[in-house]
Amino acid sequence: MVPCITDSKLKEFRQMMDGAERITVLGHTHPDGDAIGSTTALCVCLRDILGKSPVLIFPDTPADNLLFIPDSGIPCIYADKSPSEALSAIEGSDTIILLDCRSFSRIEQLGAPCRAASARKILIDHHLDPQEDEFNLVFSTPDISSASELLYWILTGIFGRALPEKAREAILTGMTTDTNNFANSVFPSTMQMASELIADGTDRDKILNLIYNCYRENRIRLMGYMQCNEMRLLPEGVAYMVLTKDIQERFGYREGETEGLVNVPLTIGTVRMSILATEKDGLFRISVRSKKGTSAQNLAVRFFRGGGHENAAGGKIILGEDVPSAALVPSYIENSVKTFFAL
Ligand SMILES: [Mn+2]
Repeated sequence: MVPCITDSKLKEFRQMMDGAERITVLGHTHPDGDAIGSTTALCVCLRDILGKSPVLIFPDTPADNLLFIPDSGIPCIYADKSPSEALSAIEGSDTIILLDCRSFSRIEQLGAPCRAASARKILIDHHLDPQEDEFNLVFSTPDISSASELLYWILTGIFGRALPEKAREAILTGMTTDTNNFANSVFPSTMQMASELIADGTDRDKILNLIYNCYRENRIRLMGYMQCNEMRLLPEGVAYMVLTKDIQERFGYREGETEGLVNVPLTIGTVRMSILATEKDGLFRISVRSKKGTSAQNLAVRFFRGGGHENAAGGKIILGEDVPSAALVPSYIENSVKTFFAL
C-alpha cells in the first residue's frame, strides 16, 4: 500500500534489527508529537517483541504537554540536558535509526557524530528531499500522513497487527498531531491505519484528551492575545505573528503552548499563508502553514533556513546573521513575503 515499503526492504530491516546489539533511535530537534510518537513506538516494539534495549535520543527537551508519550521504561536522553551521555550512546551504537526528519542535519549538534559513527544507519521519514546517501536503508515518502504512519506499515509488515498497546497509542498520537486531528495530510492509508488501530483496541478518546484537553489557562489567554493584538495581515494574503520574549514572559509561556496557533489565521478566507515567529535564545523559530497552491516549503527553504512539507514547514531567523536585532524581525518577514510573491 505504501510504495517505499518493499518486501526486500522489510526483510533487510528485520535482519538488521535481529543482528543489532546497541540500537540508538533519534528524532528531530524541537520534537513534536510525531517525532516522539514514532520513536517511542519503534523502541517499545524493539524491546517488547525482539527483546532489544534501544536508547532514545532527542537534541532537546520536548514541551511538557507531549511528555505523556514516551514510555518510562525506555531510556531517553535529551542532549541539551545530557550532552556527553548522548554522544557516548551514539558513538557506542551499532545501529542508528532516525525518524521524522530527512537528514542528520535536522538533529543539530548530534548530526556530525551520527554521520561519523561506524553504526549502520536507517532512515524512516515523510519529508521532502531525504538525504539518502547518509543511510544504509531508507524508508521515505511524502505521500503519507506522518513518520508514525510509515512506521506502522513497516512494523505491521514485519510483525503483523499484534503490536504492543503502548506502541499503538504512540503511533495514533503521532499521526493525530501531524494531521492536526485528520485536518491535513490524510491519505487512504491513514484512515486504514486509524481503523485498524481502533479495531485493535487503541483508546482514541484517551489520546485526544491528552493531546487537546490538558493545557494550562495561560495558553488560552496567550493564544487570544496573539490573535487579537499581534496578528498582522499583509496584502499578499499572508498573516504573521511574532511572539517575542516580552510577551512570553508576560503570559508565563512554556514551550509547546502555542501549538496550533499558526493554523488559526488560515481560517480567514483571504489568507493563503500564515507565519509564526517565536523568539528563543538568539533566534526566532519560524512556523509556516499554507493553503493548497501556496508553498510553505519554498518560503521556508528560501528565507528561513528550513523546510518540511508543501503546506507545513519550519525554519529560523538568526539574530546577528539574518537580522541585526529582534526589532527588525517583522520587517524581515514582510520583505521575505514581498520578494517571495513577486517571483
Ligand atoms: Mn512528522
